[in-house]
Amino acid sequence: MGKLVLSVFFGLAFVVAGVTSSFALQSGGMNQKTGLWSFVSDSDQGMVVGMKYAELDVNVDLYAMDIGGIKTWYPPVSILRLAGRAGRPVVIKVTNKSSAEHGFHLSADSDYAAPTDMNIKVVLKPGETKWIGIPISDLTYVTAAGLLRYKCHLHEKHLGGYLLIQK
Ligand SMILES: [Cu+2]
Repeated sequence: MGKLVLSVFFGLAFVVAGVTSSFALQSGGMNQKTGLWSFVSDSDQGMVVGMKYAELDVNVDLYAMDIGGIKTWYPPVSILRLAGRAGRPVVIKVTNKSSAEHGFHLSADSDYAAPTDMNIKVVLKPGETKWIGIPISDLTYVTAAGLLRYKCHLHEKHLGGYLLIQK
């Protein structure tokens, strides 16, 4: 029942986002396999659970870079504190600072993966930035192990990193 109400709420937020921010290219919704929600926007005018990215703090700021000929997501370790969020969604901003297309794949570290594994995939053109919003209820639900991994799913040798969740 609670899940159904949530679905209706997020569905509504999505419709509102479409009307009020015609410039933001939005995508996302519920992952069919895991039942988890995430919202991706190519502009800070996009929305997550009824709030504009521009009005929310960016909690994790990541860059795809080419450092000395090595493709990497920078920084290699990020810490996300969940205490005192008062229901605000988590915002992850990803920017491609390199001259080639790269992917951003956020998932539970495979050694600790649960059936409710988080699995967000985004592709960024050179110079592009995207905002990823995750409702806080969905994030706490999925991070029992407290560790998520980010990597590029387009290049096997592209170095990734870890997102440590501090409760
Ligand atoms: Cu890559």
